[in-house]
Amino acid sequence: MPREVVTVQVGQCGNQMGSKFWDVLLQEHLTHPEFEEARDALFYRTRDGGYKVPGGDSLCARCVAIDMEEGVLSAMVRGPIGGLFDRTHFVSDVSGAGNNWAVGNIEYGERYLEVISNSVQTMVERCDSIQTFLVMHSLSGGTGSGLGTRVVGMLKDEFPHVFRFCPVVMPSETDNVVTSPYNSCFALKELIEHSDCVIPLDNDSLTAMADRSLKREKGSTDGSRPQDDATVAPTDRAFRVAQPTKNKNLPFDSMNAIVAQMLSNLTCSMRFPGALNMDINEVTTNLVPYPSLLLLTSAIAPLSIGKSTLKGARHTDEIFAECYEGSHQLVRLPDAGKRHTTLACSFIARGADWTIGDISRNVARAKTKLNMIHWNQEGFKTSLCGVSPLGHPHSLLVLSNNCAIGEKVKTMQDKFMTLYRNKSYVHHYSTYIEEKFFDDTMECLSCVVEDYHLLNTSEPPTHVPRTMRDLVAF
Ligand SMILES: Nc1nc2c(ncn2[C@@H]2O[C@H](COP(=O)(O)OP(=O)(O)OP(=O)(O)O)[C@@H](O)[C@H]2O)c(=O)[nH]1
Ligand SMILES: [Mg+2]
Repeated sequence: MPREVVTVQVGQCGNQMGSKFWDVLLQEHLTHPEFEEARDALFYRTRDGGYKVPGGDSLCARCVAIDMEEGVLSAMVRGPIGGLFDRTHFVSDVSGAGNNWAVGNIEYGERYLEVISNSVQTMVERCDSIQTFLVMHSLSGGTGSGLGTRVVGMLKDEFPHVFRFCPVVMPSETDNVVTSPYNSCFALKELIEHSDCVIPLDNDSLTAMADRSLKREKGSTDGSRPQDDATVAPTDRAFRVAQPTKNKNLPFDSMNAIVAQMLSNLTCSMRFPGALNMDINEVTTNLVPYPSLLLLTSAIAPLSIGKSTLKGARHTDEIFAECYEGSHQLVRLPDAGKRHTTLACSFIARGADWTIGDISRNVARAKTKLNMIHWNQEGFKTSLCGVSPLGHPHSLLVLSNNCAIGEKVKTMQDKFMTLYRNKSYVHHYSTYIEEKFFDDTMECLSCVVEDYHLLNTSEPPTHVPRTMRDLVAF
């Protein structure tokens, strides 16, 4: 029986990342029609519309899409995989939350939470054994950060047995949202309190990765412009790296393709057979040792989804080594593995000819490379899926609970305090929230920063308790 995953995509960023994720998954399942049952973990069959696949089935994505502006949702259904999305699971308004967390959380939350809850309920009823909600959004804007985190709270109340796993885009150096320090800190507080696991993504890292891929892609072709997505054959589309989105100056399409690759690897073990299976819920159990320390860094290799990397298999050890390099990490934390303590780590490998020996050898190597916390020296969770990703013979996703993420949270806090000390922009929020909420938010994030800092510097005890009596004395 499949253990289903439902995506809940909120705001522009959430829906654009979600669309790319569904595109990659669809191509993977079209490439492997032999795993028909595995497909059911993400898609359901419909007689009413849907995306027609060879063999006669019509598929819909297990997706609830929410945006308080219409544009992105309309573009999704007009796009080449538009048939996958069932509009009855769309919730939208016209004007957006105007980059204000409180408008998204309070105003739209009050107005739309019941409709969203009903939509999720219908989607859950289509599942046999739902396991995970993948809630995707950015932390900087108003809708994704505000309404998105309100939805996470609702999911916790109404579907407490289903894991809430949140890949979210953190504010970046290149951010164009001035109020993002408030939005992102409020949103992060809510995620810490209501989600099971957060995968922070960093647009600075994603931009650098996409730029490298675009350059490599350019170098490997005749230099002509890549075609628009709608005109590219499905299988080519998933391999291709797109042009930068012109009006935003960021190559969102390519950046989202990298995120989609990461999420495809995260879910591959639930969809395809392999020597070492791992469900998403096992990630949370193994990598989150304390409820509020739930921020997992991610790294993938091979990185490029451009055609230039399609040729030739590379050695397993090389792929593992690449994941320790900053240039492969989806959140920028220089030298995190060496300079900071790792609380737990997961290797999610894919490839038809990788062996358990390849994994064991690299786990042994990781023990010498990473600075594992003294109470979790063996804190490695591994999985091996036998079905290769699109366009590569192998790939690896590394998820890590590394104390360096505390520094990232500290930077967000500092930016919040720079505005808040001068009470700048506070009036946009005070119609909806009391000033105490600002203080509570800082207190919650301070605890997380402090806990990561303490663990980062914690030393093994000199006295090792051996008996219960010893332990009490200790
Ligand atoms: N990686 C990535 N980042 C995006 C994308 N779209 C927007 N962003 C980032 O998301 C942040 C802005 O959030 P949006 O998702 O546009 O905002 P929203 O949730 O729609 O909220 P409002 O528009 O304020 O109602 C900025 O940091 C953007 O750089 C995308 O497709 N991919
Ligand atoms: Mg928007």
